[in-house]
Amino acid sequence: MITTKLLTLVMVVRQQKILLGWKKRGFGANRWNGFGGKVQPGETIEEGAKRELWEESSLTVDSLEKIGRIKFEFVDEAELLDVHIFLTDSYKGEPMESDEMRPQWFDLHKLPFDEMWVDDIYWFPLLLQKKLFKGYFKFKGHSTILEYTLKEVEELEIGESGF
Ligand code: 8OG
Repeated sequence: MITTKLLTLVMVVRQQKILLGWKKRGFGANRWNGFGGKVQPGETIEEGAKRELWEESSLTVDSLEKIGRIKFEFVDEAELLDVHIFLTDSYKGEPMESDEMRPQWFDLHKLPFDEMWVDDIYWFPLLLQKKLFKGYFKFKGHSTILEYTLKEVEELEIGESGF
């Protein structure tokens, strides 16, 4: 049976820079990424996104902007990932290293795509232009994209299960 795991991903962008964290362990280790993780039972997707941002970077935010949603399928794996992506420019605190992530600011024009998930180079341009988007990527292993779709949309329904 196919199950779907709900995940969040928060991109902090301010003054032409983006805060990424070097993932030190677990899924997606040894890559730069935004901050996020699994939504826990009893919390909304946005609450989960804020909690993960806090746990992994020590930053707090009042509000997050929904910007994208991507479904990931991995060949031979029965779990789909449903990743809800948010943007913010209004955080409080200073980024601090956590057990999971080492934060670092990157110039928006010099993103380390060769040390990020390979799909990111497709959708980052939309994110950085603040265009809402939906995507689907089918992976073999963690570094090969077999097929994908990506489209700009008018709105993102956060609770929506279909695509
Ligand atoms: O809790 P955990 O760290 O395992 O959550 C995985 C995080 O990685 C979560 O924030 C969602 C994010 N993520 C994927 N796949 C991809 C991807 O292809 N690109 C990027 N940028 N992030 C991803 O699960």
